[in-house]
Amino acid sequence: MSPARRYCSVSDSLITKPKPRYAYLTFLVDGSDYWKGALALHKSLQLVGSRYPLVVAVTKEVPVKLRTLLSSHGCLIREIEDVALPESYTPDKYLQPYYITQYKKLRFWELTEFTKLCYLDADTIVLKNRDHLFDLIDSPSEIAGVQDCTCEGYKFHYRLCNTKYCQIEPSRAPWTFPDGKPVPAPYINAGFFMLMPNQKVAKDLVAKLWEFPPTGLAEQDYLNHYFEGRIKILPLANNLMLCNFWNHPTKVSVETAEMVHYCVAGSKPWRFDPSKPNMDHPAVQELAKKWHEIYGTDTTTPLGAVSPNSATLKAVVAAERPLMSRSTVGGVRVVA
Ligand SMILES: [Mn+2]
Repeated sequence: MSPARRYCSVSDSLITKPKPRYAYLTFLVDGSDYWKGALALHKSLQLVGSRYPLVVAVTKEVPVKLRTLLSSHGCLIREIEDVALPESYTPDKYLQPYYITQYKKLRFWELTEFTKLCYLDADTIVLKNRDHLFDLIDSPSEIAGVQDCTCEGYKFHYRLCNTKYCQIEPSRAPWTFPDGKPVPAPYINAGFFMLMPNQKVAKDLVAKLWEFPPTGLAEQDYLNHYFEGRIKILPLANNLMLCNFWNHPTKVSVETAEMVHYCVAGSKPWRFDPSKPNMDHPAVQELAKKWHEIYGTDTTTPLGAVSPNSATLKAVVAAERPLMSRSTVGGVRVVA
């Protein structure tokens, strides 16, 4: 190779763009037992050999001891700020107090140290490697997600449009054009979505919330509204909500599930309540057991054949450590 050619190679490498940084993301709003869900999710990501770390976004209400615990397992902790809400956003029988805290998810777009994030509620686990999902979105103005089960009432604009409609299998319950409204755009469950952090989008999301009425499902309704027409819809297996086992039994199976979402009342495995409806369903029983297996797995020691990529993950986590100093980026405080 000629010296000139070598010179070109060096200059090419100098102008190479920074490597994209991908991460999984979950969220805790307080000191409640949801941290157990976050830890199980982290372990499940390790068990399937995910190449990217789990970021746990926490509010100021999340105690230091929980942050330290999750950090000791290799999670990255990022504190996010509150989101100011209009006065009309007061808790009531529609907009429940727990749901109101979820508007803070809008701060995820401020986590611009990451190029792309795969957000997962803390009441989820992954059963298959999902690293390929990061290829799905290319723009901060879009998200990707999975349609919510609307069989028990179409939820978007809850107070205006509480009609029974099945968006997953419309043949079961067609749209009835209430008040002449056209068939709605696909409506995703906000327990899982892919996003690209971006300060401009982050500011716009928070600003436009003030033009939007409070609705029963809080940030889920708002994200569906804000990104309408810009949501990539993924198969149900990517966010398998337990209610799909009885509402859409031909569409889902435990075997094909990539991620399980313990969203149904009573089904959170760390406080399973067998007295709630459908908790004796074989799939619910099997997946509750699965969660406990994963939660009980010691992922702090090398996982060998179970997780061929665990060494890779440890390397990623180790590489993150120098970044974990105290500083503030946008509304995000880097705290651990
Ligand atoms: Mn959830």
